[in-house]
Amino acid sequence: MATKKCNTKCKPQACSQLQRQRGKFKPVLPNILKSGPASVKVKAGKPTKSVADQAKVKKIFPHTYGMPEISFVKGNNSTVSKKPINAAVVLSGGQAPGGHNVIAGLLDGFKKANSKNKLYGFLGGPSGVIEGKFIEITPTLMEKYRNTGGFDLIQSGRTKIETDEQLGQAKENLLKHKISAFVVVGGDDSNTNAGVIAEYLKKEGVDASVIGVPKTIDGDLKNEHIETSFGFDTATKIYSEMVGNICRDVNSARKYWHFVRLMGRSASHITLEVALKTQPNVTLVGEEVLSKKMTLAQVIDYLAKIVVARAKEGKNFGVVLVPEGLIEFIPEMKELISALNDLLADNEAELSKLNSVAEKKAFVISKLPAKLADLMKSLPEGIAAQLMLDRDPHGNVQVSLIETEKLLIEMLRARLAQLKKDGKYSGKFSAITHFFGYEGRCGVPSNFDANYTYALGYNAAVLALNKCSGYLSSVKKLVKNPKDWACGGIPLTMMMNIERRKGKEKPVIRKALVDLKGEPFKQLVKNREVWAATESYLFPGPMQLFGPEDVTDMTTETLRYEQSKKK
Ligand code: FBP
Repeated sequence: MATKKCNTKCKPQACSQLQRQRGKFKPVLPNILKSGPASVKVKAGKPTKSVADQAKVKKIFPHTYGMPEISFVKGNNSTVSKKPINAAVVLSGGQAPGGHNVIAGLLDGFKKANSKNKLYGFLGGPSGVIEGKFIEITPTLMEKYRNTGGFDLIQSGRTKIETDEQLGQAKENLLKHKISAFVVVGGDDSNTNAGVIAEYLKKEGVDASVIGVPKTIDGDLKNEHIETSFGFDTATKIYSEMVGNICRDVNSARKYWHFVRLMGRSASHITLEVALKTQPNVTLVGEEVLSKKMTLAQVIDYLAKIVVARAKEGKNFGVVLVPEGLIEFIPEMKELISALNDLLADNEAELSKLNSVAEKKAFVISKLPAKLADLMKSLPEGIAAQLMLDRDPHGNVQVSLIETEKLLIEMLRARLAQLKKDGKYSGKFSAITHFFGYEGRCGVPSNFDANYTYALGYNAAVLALNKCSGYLSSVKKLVKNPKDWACGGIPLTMMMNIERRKGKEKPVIRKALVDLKGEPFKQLVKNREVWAATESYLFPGPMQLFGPEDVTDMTTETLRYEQSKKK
């Protein structure tokens, strides 16, 4: 077959057919942004306050606390086009589909305001800001990255810019290159960091805007102004295809129980969304486990009941979805992890001298209170070792490395063996494990994410050009046609509260966990008994980029249920 001419100006061998076609996709800009930054005016709303711990947050952010919400309205604003500026972007934290389109939206927004505006991309995440490593993102360079997945144009990283020295280096690098607009694309921790930098620059009298963009496949950076974070839509479509395929395999072979752990460091949004799309037999939701204060033994009981009931019908097979953050929601494990967080932070030097896992475990057990030490001792070696792994720079346990599904299977197997002895179970239990996480983070963005990220980037450029600083780019009314999406910004401090990180109290953007009174979770509760007993599986199939709009442009069940009442 003859290779078609590449419209994205890259070498033919460097581009797949799909990439070439996808390069032609033109994201739809919301009408309010369509005529460019010079036709958008800022409308300030009421002053805001943080979601909790107002006095403490205000004290830490005296210059940026309480700023008003911002919405964009049509109007002449040609001042934003007058003087050329230098802007810069950094991608921070885990990858999420659509990152490149955020950069494309930023570039197009800045260039539309003034063709002499320049956009730089800091390399390798926030460490690039500290070290002053960057490239210029020219329109030609951007061309082959439009509508592609991944963050490979400038890469990402999890460094946190927090010490005075790091903040000072970041400031110097912005000043040195006359960067007056700095955009941080990240999740809750990275956007907290954006808030810290905005506050620091204001305190230092630096005339530069810092704008955040809500990114994370986990879907936990949301509130009434941020209806979803970008990447959630695509990642869950990819996982749903894979889980749907497993459901079909299960239903065909009828001999295995598949335990699928899904990404989502803390919140269970991804698992819930995939469950609504595929209707597996069991879906564990971390937030429910916490609210019911379920012990690990009770979680196993719940699983055992379903396995036993299905076995009675001759069904020794099924699909179980496990959110990767489950482990932190089981109260006794939560207590253990929190004690370990402090213990590991306080004894870093001593622990680094110990070489084997056994030595580390013994040391940790000697320091834990008796109840937690017993729990630690009772855990399988692998899980105990995984719980002691280094925390990320923001102080989070790296749950993607903890094989919770294996822990559940091991304990469930023991419970079933006991039930068999007692004559209450006569089935066969063969389990297979999967972890779907990294597979979904760099996928080609769905139409929704391609449009949403482009709008978020363009919108961030408009906020920065209007010298708003310490704001998160907000594009909402997302269940409507993209042309009708509403645009503006919300203060980063508005989403903050105080939490304990690395043994210390820190201001952080509060994660949005699954709302147990929310419609998506209610849908699960309404259906789960039937799904447990039957094979009601749905097979969503691969995400579609071309074809009928009701398939290509559909968004998540979560967004649909959450926003249906607001329509
Ligand atoms: P962000 O919150 O930075 O977007 O990252 C989320 C995530 O993808 C989680 O789902 C996962 O637990 C974690 O990143 C994995 O981190 P890493 O990429 O450092 O292994």
